[in-house]
Amino acid sequence: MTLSDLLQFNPITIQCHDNPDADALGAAFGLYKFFKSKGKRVRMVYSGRFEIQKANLSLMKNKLAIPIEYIPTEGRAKIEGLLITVDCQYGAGNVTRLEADYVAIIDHHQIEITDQPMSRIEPRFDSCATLVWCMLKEEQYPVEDDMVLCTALYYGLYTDTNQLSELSNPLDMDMRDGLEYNKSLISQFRNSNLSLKELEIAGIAMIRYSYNDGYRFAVIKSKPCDPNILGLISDFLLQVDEIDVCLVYNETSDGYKLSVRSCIKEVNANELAAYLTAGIGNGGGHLEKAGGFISKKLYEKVHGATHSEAYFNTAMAAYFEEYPVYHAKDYRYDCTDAVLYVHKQKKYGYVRVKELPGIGRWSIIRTMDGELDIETADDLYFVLDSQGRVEFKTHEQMLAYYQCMDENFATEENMDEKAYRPLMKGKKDGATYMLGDYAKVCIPKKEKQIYVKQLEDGIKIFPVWDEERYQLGMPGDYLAAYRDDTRHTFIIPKELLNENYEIAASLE
Ligand SMILES: [Mn+2]
Repeated sequence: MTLSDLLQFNPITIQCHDNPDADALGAAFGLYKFFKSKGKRVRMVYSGRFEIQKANLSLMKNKLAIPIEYIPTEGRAKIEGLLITVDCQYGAGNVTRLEADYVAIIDHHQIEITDQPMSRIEPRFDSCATLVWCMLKEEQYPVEDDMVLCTALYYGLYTDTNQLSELSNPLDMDMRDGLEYNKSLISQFRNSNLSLKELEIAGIAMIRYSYNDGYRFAVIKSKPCDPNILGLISDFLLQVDEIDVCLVYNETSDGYKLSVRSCIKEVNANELAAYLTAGIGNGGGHLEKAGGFISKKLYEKVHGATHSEAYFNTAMAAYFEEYPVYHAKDYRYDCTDAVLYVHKQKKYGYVRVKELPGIGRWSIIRTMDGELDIETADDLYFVLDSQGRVEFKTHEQMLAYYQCMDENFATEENMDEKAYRPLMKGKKDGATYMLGDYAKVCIPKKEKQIYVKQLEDGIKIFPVWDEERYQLGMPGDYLAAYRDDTRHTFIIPKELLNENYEIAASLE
């Protein structure tokens, strides 16, 4: 569904969830401005038991002149024309049901409501503001000309990602970098975020932790509070000597909001957040900082009446148990029952990082999987595929396993139109390099045979060429090793085996 599809309706009412947050306000404001520019009669509304009270939200509403109206739950009238619920799904528990002629949904939470044909629900987005930003861009709406709107969208993203620290989706990062917002207003909102009551909540939360000394993790359940407090508490906890990994969460009207932190390379916070929310919500972020949300409806379906504290403590311990850590340099690959495969003869793009003009020593790579800091001093290569996935290779690996050509890797031809285009940013000057523009063609060498076997259990393995970042193998994925050097052990995700590899024709 695009915004053009909704232009057949008039009037249009945009509804935020009850107890609206900055993300709901920002996203709804973007839609309001768009439909207004198309000459529609538009309203922005919310309902529920409480009117907006939090200082930062009142400030946001007043300073940005966001024309939102409160509809009391008693005696509300039917909505004429189209009703769009934003940052929430019509019929879900966190939004008061308003009767309307037509209904549409624009949201970034896990899909809960499936019976509304006019829906755009994309859980990959970190904020609904970013989803709306993308939809406005699809319509060529000039968002960047409107600093007030940019500020609202930016603050929406800011608050939904624990002050941008838990960003996971590259499009959200693109919006963060692309918006021209009012810096002094953002600073005002930021500094009126917490109340004295919330200060007390944070204090109480910190003395009621549970600690697992086997795996050195802590779990804290906080009383209802602004979600940004979760990030604050978890950042603080991580500084404690005995704590390597922590989870801080609280209960909201429709689910659980969580913050995850890790300061050890054996645990990636983004993966742990995805693990804790798998099938019942969504989670992700960075290696050290991540966040997530669990829908109460889905939680109850899967875990029944299990107490959230029990669930989180058990799931945290299970994560450590299910994913033992190995280092490929001391790992002995067992070839028994392994099947020999070879790489399919496909075109990949490759980039030798040190050949990027003007790239400094430190940079960031942004791919469909998020961002990573890169030290470019090592002779590093990136190999990218048609879907925008990126793999790191050393110089030796490139020579050994790929035939590198001089031909340019034409992204228009060789990459899926919808794939996110990976990019690098120099840390010093912020210069952006679209990897596709610099990539040349490489083809895997056909004679290199690879042992492949399916994993029954989870594993984390640090490859010989990277002592900083492990590869995660989940049950069902494949553990592979080059036949001529089995220390080169690596993971092939299950969906990629048949896409990129084929069984070796002869076993000699
Ligand atoms: Mn949101």
